[in-house]
Amino acid sequence: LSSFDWADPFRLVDQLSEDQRMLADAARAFAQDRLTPRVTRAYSDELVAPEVFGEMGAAGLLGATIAEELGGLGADYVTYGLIAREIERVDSGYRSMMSVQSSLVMYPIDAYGTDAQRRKYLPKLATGEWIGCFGLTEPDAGSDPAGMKTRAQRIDGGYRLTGSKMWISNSPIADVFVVWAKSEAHDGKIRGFVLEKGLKGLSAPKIGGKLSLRASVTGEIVMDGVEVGEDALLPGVEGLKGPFGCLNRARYGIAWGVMGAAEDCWHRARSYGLDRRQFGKPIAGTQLFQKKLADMQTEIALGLQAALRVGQLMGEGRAAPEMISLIKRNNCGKALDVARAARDMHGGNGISEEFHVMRHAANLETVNTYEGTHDIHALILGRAQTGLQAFF
Ligand code: TGC
Ligand code: FAD
Repeated sequence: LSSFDWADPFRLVDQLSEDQRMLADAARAFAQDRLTPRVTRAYSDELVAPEVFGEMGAAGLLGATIAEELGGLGADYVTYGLIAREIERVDSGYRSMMSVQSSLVMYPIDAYGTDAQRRKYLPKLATGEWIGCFGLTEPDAGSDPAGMKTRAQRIDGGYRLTGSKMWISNSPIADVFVVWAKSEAHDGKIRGFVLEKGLKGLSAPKIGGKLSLRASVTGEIVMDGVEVGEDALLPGVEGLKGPFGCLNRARYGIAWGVMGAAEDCWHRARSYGLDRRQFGKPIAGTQLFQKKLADMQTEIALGLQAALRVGQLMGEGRAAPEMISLIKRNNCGKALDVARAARDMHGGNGISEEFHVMRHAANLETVNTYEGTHDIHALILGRAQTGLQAFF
């Protein structure tokens, strides 16, 4: 029998290719060198940080799965997941910025767009010169996006969009807006449109007062009769499968990302417990503390292994959306448990920004909710195994 690496119980690293390991190491170096030093202040002051996109772009971390000739790395989905894990090890908000740009803006333009749209938008989104956002959720349509009210009316030579989107990552600083609307010209079916900053009637006010994900800016998208040409329509898809095709990729990345945040909490709790002495010995030497560390190690090792499996199946074209629901739901819920336990294990210090675990726990409350809440993914899985939908 071989030796046991407590930090990598199933030797995940041995299951990766040389390229995957190299890109994960580069993402970790970038995240630790460039993001860690700024995160505490970005979070406390809710700093809007458009320059982070340029830095991520220069490091090759935006649209990693997009073809090289369009600015990406042509990487596989395991690599994309490993990048998400390294960025979210620092902060879920930074991972949000990366995954919206990559999976929710670049992916639909690549998968559903025209060649002209691909050539116009993807290279600048890949460098981070342009920032993108994805508008699906509305004030009255969150878990049930089919209830959206945003409309696209046919006008001479194009469309007029009217409606509003709520809780949109990156929108206040976005140059490119991928929005989903019911199109009267297409029998009321949901269609995707690419809007650009500066269009008359388009605004994106920031949502203030967030107590979570403060390093990532969130806003509305208000479309007050925004007029666009035919070239704004994403021609390659119609219906909810358009936005869901993007969400499959982003949810998959989140399943990896939250494991990075959980690992950071776990490692910090372990180090803290080895240093902190009470009752004459390190608190890591108590049974209750060790049980919590063992639970963290177990859930993270299983969660990473599951994410790797789904990533490999995506590469083979054999991943089902329900697999992604399973890992998004489980890994988010488990990461939140780990972060809350790590906060507790730090005692009073656990609420201080200096120890980082409370920030992760607060962020993970959002991540457990967006891209389909924990319970919505349970209903997707329940429907898949009973054939009965329980949404209404
Ligand atoms: P349903 O009848 O299930 O499906 C309607 C059509 O969509 C197709 N479809 C999918 N296609 C591809 N992938 C998937 N995962 C798909 N799920 C469904 C389906 O085949 C069908 O196609 P067709 O051709 O037959 O019409 O639709 P429903 O209305 O019953 O949906 C229910 C439910 C709950 C599953 C769904 O609405 C849902 O997932 N709700 C959660 C909403 C959500 O995830 N919103 C995310 C907003 S974006 C965001 O949060 C970004 S945060 C990013 C960040 O900052 O990192
Ligand atoms: P609701 O749908 O109102 O849900 C409230 C509660 O009711 C939840 O617990 C839910 O599980 C439960 N519930 C709902 N329906 C059922 C049911 N049928 N059965 C049982 N329980 C149910 N959206 C975007 O489009 N783009 C973005 O970039 C984006 N970024 C976000 C960033 C942040 C910081 C946040 C907080 C959200 C973001 N969202 C984004 C929106 C996010 O996807 C939604 O908040 C999420 O889908 C839930 O919708 P809701 O907030 O309307 O909650």
